[in-house]
Amino acid sequence: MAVLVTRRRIVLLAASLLIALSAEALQSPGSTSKPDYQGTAVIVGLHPPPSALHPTRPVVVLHHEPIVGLMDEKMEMPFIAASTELFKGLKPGDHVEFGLKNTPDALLVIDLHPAPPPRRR
Ligand SMILES: [Cu+2]
Repeated sequence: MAVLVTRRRIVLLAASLLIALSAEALQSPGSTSKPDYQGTAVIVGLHPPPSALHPTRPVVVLHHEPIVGLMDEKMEMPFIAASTELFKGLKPGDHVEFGLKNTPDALLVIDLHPAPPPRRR
C-alpha cells in the first residue's frame, strides 16, 4: 500500500513537471525561433545543397547592411540557412529582411522574407 502511494506521487510529480515545462515552452517559443540578430540585405545568390558553397546545407549569399551588434560594415557574404523553405519565392536582387541565430555550428539564417526597397519619405 505504501509503495502504491509513493508511485502515485511520483507520477503526479512527473505530470506536473511536464505541464510546467510545456508552459515555459509556450512562453518563449523555442530557442530556435528567436533571432539573435536582424538585418536587411539584397540577395546575391541562393544555393540549395549540394552546392559549391556547401555539400549538405542551404547557403544564401547576402549583400547585407550593417547588422546591429554583429557587423558594423555592409558587405557581401554567405550564410548557412536553416532550410531551403526560406528560399521560396525569393531570387537574386530581392531586398530582404533576415534573422540570424547563433548556433554551435553556424551563424544560421532562420528568417528570410521580402522587404520593401529603401526609399525616402
Ligand atoms: Cu557580414
